[in-house]
Amino acid sequence: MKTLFTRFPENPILTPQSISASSADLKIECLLNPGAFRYNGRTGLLLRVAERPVQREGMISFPIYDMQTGIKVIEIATNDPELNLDDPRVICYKGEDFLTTISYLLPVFSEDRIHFETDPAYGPLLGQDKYSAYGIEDCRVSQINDLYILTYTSVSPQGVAVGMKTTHDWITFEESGLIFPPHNKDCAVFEEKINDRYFAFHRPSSPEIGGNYMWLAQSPDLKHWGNHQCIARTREGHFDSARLGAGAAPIRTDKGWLAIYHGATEKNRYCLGAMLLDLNDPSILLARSEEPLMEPQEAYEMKGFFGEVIFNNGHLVNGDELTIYYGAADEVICGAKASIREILSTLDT
Ligand code: MAN
Repeated sequence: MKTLFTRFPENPILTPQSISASSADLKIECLLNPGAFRYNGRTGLLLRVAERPVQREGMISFPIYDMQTGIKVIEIATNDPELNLDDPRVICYKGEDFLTTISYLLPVFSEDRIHFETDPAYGPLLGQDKYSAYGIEDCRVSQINDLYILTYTSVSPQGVAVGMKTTHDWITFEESGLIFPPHNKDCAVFEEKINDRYFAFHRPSSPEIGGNYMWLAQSPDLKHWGNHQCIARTREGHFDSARLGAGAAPIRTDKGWLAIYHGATEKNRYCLGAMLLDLNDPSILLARSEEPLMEPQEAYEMKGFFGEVIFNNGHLVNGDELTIYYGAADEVICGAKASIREILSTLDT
């Protein structure tokens, strides 16, 4: 299949070495899955920064957020028989799951859409409540007029849920708490109302009957979400056979809402696909990629903290040009461009 996306020649555009850790005791292990936005004439990325303590020989240590004491480090001997480290992202100890790193969100800005830097005026966003003790991750940034709507994954012993905050200026934030309870992630709010209702994609997981499917919800006020509809399920033998979830807000086109999404297999290979949804009723799926639009192939996508992953939750649209920013191999940040018209031409309607 023809390559639809042209990767930035500068890839990766940001690596864990590009920025400083939040404290001297911690090390940035990965930069992942940024939201993207425009603010005051600049391009912004809201990076997910994943940190952990510098590791000591024979031990594994990981940070969690404690409401009373702040960041607290837990350390376990790697030869402890009750420890399972099969997945580099997860520490399973005495039957309980923790994360190897703790994530927070950090805005970075660029004049040219390629070179990004932190700006001291805009600080990091930390998970600081009981529902984000293991961090906040993979934030989508949607913009309606001058309101930015941030929807992200909140991880804690209570589960994996969707948190929301809004801002006008990237300095003061209004907290909405959790808008979808566990297990749920991959939430992106549409950037305009349809028939006077807000819409959002979300991805609940049903462990018994059902699976990891993409859903659509509606809201009168961005806070109360209901009228849930399942819009797309996993497909056996396809790139999205095990799970799928929305990227950023869908793009309005004259053929329908174009949603870029990620699909993963049982082997955790993450690719991008597209869906087209009815403009007036986005619960109607008009078309969906049979083949991935983009799959891991470059060295920085194949190998890293967690290899064979392309994960996109931030993009910018300029006429026909779509620029996506994505996390590669759960370790570095990359960019790629595609023509929206060409993506639409791959979708059979
Ligand atoms: C999950 C999330 C993402 C991550 C992928 C691949 O979907 O935790 O943040 O990029 O897995 O590890």
